[in-house]
Amino acid sequence: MRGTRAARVSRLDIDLYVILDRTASLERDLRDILDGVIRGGGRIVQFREKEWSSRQCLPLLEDLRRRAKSAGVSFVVNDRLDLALAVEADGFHIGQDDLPAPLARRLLPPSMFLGVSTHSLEQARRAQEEGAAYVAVGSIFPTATKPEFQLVGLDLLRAARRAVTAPLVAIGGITPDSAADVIRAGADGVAVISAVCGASDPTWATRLFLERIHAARAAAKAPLTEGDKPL
Ligand code: TZP
Ligand code: MG
Repeated sequence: MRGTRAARVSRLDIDLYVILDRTASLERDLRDILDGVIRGGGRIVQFREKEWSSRQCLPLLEDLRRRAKSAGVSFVVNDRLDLALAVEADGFHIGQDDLPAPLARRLLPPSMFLGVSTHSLEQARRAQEEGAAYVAVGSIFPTATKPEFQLVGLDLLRAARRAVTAPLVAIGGITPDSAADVIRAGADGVAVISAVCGASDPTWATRLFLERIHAARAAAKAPLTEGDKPL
C-alpha cells in the first residue's frame, strides 16, 4: 500500500500548480482559463471557490473535471470534500482551518491524494507525517488574493526544505519574475492564482512560468563553470 501511494505521488507534476478561482478571473469563464492553462502546458490545477454553494459549483466543476481528465491534467478540489468526492477529483486540498488531515485522509479513497497548506515549520512537518502528498508553504510574498494571508517569506521555504522530504509547493504573491527565487529557495513547485487567472493571456502566463521554473531548476543542477567557482 505504501509503495503504491509513493509511486503514484512521485508522478505528480507540480512544477506549476494553477488554482482556478472565479473571483480572480476578471469575470471570465473558468473553463476558458483552464483551457488556456492546458494549452500553456500546465499539469495540475485546483478548483477554489469560497462563496458559491456546493450545488451552485457542481455544473462548472463537472465541466472543469472532464476537461482536465481528457487532457491528463491532475485535478484537485480545495476545501470541499463533498465536491471532491462527487467529481472523483485526483486530489483534495485543505488548510489549517479545514478538516484535520488524518480525518480527511481517512475519508478519502486511497487513490485520492491530499495536499495541505502550512504557515510554519511545525505545520509543514505535521502535514508530511499525516499523509500529505505535497505540502504547500505560504504566503511567500504579500498577496491581494487572500486578504488574511500570513506572510512567511522565503526563509520558511528554506527551512521547510531542510525539514521535509515531501514535495513543497510555494504559494502567495508569486509572479514569473519571482518564480526562480522560489525554486532556488527549495520549492518543487509554484502555486499561483492571480498571476495566471488574472493574466490577460493565461496560456502565455502559464508558458512563461514554466520556462522560468525549468530554467531555475536546470541552473540549480548545473555544475559550476570555471567563472562561477569561488576563488
Ligand atoms: N494561500 C496562501 S497565499 C494564497 C493562498 C490561497 C493566495 C495566492 O494567490 P496569488 O494570487 O497567487 O497571490
Ligand atoms: Mg481551506
